[in-house]
Amino acid sequence: MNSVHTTCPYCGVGCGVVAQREANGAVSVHGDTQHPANFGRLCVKGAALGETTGRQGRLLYPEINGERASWEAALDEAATRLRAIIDTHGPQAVAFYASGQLLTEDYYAANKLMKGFIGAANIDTNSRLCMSSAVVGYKRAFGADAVPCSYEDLEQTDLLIFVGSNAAWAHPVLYQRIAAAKQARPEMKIVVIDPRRTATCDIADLHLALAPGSDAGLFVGLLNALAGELLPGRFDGQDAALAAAREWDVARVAAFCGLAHSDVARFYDWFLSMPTAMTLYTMGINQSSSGSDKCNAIINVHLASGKLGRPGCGPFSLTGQPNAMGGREVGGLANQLACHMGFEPADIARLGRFWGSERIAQTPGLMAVELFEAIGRGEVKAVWIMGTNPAVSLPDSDAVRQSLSRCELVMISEVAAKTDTSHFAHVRFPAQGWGEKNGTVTNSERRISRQRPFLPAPGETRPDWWIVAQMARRLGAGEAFGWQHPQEIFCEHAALSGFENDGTRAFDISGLAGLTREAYDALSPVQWPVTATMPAGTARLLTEKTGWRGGRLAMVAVVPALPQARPDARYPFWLNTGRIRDQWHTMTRTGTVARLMQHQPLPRVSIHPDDAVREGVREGDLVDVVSAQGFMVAWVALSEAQQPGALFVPMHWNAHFATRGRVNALVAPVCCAHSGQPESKQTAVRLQRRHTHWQGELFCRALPALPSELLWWRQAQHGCEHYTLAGVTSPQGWLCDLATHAGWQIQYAEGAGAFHLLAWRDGELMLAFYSGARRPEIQPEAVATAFSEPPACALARHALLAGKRAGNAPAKGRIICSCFGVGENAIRAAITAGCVSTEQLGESLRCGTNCGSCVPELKALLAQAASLSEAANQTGRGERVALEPGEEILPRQARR
Ligand SMILES: Nc1nc2c(c(=O)[nH]1)N[C@H]1C(S)=C(S)[C@@H](COP(=O)(O)OP(=O)(O)OC[C@H]3O[C@@H](n4cnc5c(=O)[nH]c(N)nc54)[C@H](O)[C@@H]3O)O[C@H]1N2
Ligand SMILES: Nc1nc2c(c(=O)[nH]1)N[C@H]1C(S)=C(S)[C@@H](COP(=O)(O)OP(=O)(O)OC[C@H]3O[C@@H](n4cnc5c(=O)[nH]c(N)nc54)[C@H](O)[C@@H]3O)O[C@H]1N2
Ligand code: SF4
Ligand SMILES: [Mo]
Repeated sequence: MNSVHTTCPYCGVGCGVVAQREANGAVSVHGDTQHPANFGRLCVKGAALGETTGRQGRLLYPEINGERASWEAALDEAATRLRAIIDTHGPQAVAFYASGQLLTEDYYAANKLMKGFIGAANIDTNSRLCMSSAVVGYKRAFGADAVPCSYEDLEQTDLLIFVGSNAAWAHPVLYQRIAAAKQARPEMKIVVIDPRRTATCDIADLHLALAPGSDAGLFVGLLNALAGELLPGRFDGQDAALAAAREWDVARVAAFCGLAHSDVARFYDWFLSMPTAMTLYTMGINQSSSGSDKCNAIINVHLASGKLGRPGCGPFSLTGQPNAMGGREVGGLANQLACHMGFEPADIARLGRFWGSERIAQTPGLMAVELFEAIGRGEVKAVWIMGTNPAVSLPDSDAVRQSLSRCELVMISEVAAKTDTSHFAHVRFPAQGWGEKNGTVTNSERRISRQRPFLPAPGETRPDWWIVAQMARRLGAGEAFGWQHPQEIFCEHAALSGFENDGTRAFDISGLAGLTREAYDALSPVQWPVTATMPAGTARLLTEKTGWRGGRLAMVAVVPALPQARPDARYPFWLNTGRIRDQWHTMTRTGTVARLMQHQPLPRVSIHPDDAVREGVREGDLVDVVSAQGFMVAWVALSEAQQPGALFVPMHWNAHFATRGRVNALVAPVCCAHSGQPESKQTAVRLQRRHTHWQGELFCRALPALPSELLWWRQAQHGCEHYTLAGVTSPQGWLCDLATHAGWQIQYAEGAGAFHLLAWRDGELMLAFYSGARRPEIQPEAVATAFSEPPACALARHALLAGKRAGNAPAKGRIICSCFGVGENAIRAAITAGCVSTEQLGESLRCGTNCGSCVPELKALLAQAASLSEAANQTGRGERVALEPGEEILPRQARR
C-alpha cells in the first residue's frame, strides 16, 4: 500500500505526517521529513494517530431523534424545520457554531451558506474561545489579521519569550525545535511568563511567575522602558500608548505583577539590549477579559523597539487548532465576512457580486458566548454545531446544556457517536474524520497544507462540506453550492481572496485559484499570501515599516486591567485551566487511546503543598472545586509548580469520562469586550473535601450498571474497560450480587480496609476489582492482559487477585514516556543506579528519545534525585558511596 503525505489534525504547529494503511487494516504514521513545519518530528499525539482511526466510537449513520435514518430523510427533516423557523422568525433565529477542526473547504462552505444565503452572520466558531483576542490585536495594530512571523524566525532570534504558553505540551514539535536551537546557540535567551512553573520552563533562563492575569502591566512597563528609543509620530496612536504607559516604572510593575524588582529589570534589560526578540503568546494571554489589550501591549513593544518584520523578530500568536487560521481566512468568526472582509458596505456589495447573492448578511452576528445565551432565551431557535463540543468547552457549561436542552432544533455534524453535545441533538450528521476527509488546513505560520485521505470512509460518513452543500440545495441555494470536489471549493475561495483585492486585504491566495485537481492533490505546503508576484508564498508578512493599507501601523493605548474574577473570603483561590500533554480537548479521539491515557489518567486539581496543608487535603484526596457558577470533582495533586493561592485543572474531562469532571461548569461567561473571548484562565473558587470511604479500580468486559452514588472515571485500556471508582457504601454487596446474577464464579480477598474480587466464567476473567481507603497500588496493564491471557497457574491467579503480575516484575508507576511506556519507577531506579542525564536515561530505557515531550519531566526527576542526594550529603545521612571510575551498576551504555 502506498503511503500518503498528509497533515496532523491536532495542534496548530501543523506537522506533516506520512500515513500508511497496512494490509491488515492497521494504520502506521511517521513524521514527514520534507514538511517545513516539523522536518520529520511528531509529538506523542501525532505519533499515536494510527490508534485513533477505525470504526470504534464513530457516528456512522445519520440519525433523527436518536434513530438511524437515511441521508435523504435526515437532510430533509433538518432543512424543512430550518426553513420553517427562518420563514416564521427570520434568518437571525438560526445559527451555526463551527470549529477550527474543520478543513478550510468545509469552513468556507458553512460560512457561505450562513452569511451569503441564509443572510445572517450568526456563524461563530470555537476559535472565539481561542484566537479571537489575537485577531483583534493584529487588526488594531496592522490593519489586518496578519501573523507576521515564520517558524524559521524562532531559530534565528536572540530572545524568545513565551507568554501564557505551555508550548512544551501544547505545541511540542515547535518547542523541540526551539530547544534544539537553544542547545545549538546557548547564548539565545528564553523567558517564560506563566503563573505556573510548566514543562516549558525547562529551557528557560528566566521564569516570571507573575500574578494571574497581570501580564498587561509587564508589557506596558516594557513600553515605558522603551519610550526613549522611539522617534515621535512613527505610529498611529503612539502618543496615547506612551502616555498610558508613563507611570509604569519597574517598581510599579513589580508590585502589580507580584514579581521581584530584579527579575522585571533583567527581563527589560534583555529586551532592550538584544538585537532581535520574538514573543510567542497563546491562551494565558488571549483567554482574558482584557485579552485584546494584552495582545496589543505585546505588539506595542515590538513596534516601539523595531523588533518586527526582520528575521528573528515579531509578536507571534501561536494558533491552537489544526485549522484555526483557516477559519480566520474564510471568515468563520461572526464579526467578519469571507476572506478578511468586514461589514463595510463596499465589502458586502463585493461579496454579493462574487457569490451572486442579494442576501449577504448586513451586520455582525452573535459571538459564541452570546449565541448560546440567545439560544437560552429562545431568540435563536435552531443551531447547527459542526466539529466542536460546546457543552464541554464553553464557559458556564451547565447553562449551555440547559440552553441546548430547550432549543427547538439542534443539528450536529460529528465524527464521534456520543459526545456531551450530541446528547442534545435532534439530527446527527456523520462526518468523515482525519484520514478520510480531503482538503486543506493552515497552521500558525500561515502555511497551507493538504490533508489527504488514505482510508475508506466508514459507514455512511460524508465530508462536512458535502453535508453543508446538501443543506444549501434544500434551502434553495443549490446553484452556488454545486461543487463535486473540495478542489472546486478551494479554487473558489482562492479566487475570492484576490477578487478586487489590489493589495487591500492581507489574505490573498489568488495565485492558487487556477489549481487543477492534479495540482491541488500535489500541492506542497505554502505560506500565504500566494499571488502572481509571490507565487511561492511569503515567509515574512510585514516589513519593519509598513503594515497593510499604506503602511499604517498602530499602537494601542493599554491600561492594564486585572481579571474580572477576584478571589475573596468565600472563594479564596484562583483557578487556572488548560491542557495536559497527551489529551486533546474534549477527549473524543485521544481519550480512547490507552497509551495517551497513562500520563494523567484522572482529572486532577494541582495545589501548592502549603495550601494543601491549610485546606487539610492530601495527595489523592477527592475534592469538590466550587465557584459561584458550579462545581466539579477532582483528585488532589500536590505541586510545587503552583504558586500559593492558585490551582490548576485540565479542561479535558467531561460526562463521557467522569462524573462531574467538567471544569467549565465553574468558569463564568465573562468575555473581553473587544473580542468576545471568555476569561477561561481565571475563576475564583474554593475547595471542599469529599468524603468517600473507598477508592477502587474496576476492570471488566462491559461496564455493568453502577450504583448511582458512585463516582466514576473512565480510563482507556487495552482489551477491557477500566474505571476508577469511589464511593461511600461498601462495594462488596453490589459486586457480589452482580457476579451471582451473571452466574460467575468469584474469588475475593479482604482485610485492612481493602477488598479485591475476581469474577470468572469458564476460566475467562469477566471482572476484576480492587479497592481500599485510597486508590490501591496495582499494575493496571497486568490486570488488563489477564482478560485476553488468563493466568495459567494458581500462583498467577493469586498474583492477579493482588492486582499484580506473577513473578517479580515491578510495577511501572506513573507512565512518563508515553511513546515507549516507560514508568516513573523504572526511571527512578535507573537514576539510583547512576544515570545522571536525559541522554543516559534515553540510552538505558529509551524514554524521551522519540517525541521528546517527556524530557522536561525526566529532567525534573533527575533534579529531584540530585537535590535529595545533596540534602542527604549535607546532613551527613544516607551518604552516597562514590563509585570508582569504571565501576558498573547499570547496563554498560547507561554510564559513560
Ligand atoms: N496536548 C494538547 N495540545 C494542544 C491542545 C490540547 O488540547 N492538548 N489544544 C490546542 C489548542 S486549541 C490550543 S488553543 C493550544 C493552547 O496552548 P497553550 O495556550 O500553551 O495551553 P494552555 O494550557 O491552555 O495555557 C497555557 C498557559 O497559560 C498559563 N496561564 C494561565 N493564566 C495566565 C496568566 O494570567 N498569564 C500568563 N502569562 N499565563 C497564564 C497557564 O498556566 C498555561 O500554562 O494548545 C493546542 N495544543
Ligand atoms: N476552561 C477552559 N475552556 C476552554 C479552553 C481552556 O483553556 N480552558 N480552551 C478553549 C479552546 S482554546 C478551544 S480551541 C476549545 C476546544 O473545544 P472543542 O472545540 O469543544 O473541543 P474538541 O474536543 O476539539 O471538539 C471537536 C469535536 O469535533 C469532532 N470532530 C473531530 N474531527 C471532526 C471533523 O472532521 N468533522 C466534524 N464534523 N467533527 C469532528 C470531535 O469528535 C469533537 O467532538 O475549548 C475552549 N475551552
Ligand atoms: S506538534 Fe504534535 S499535535 Fe501538533 S501538529 Fe505536530 S504532531 Fe500534531
Ligand atoms: Mo484553541
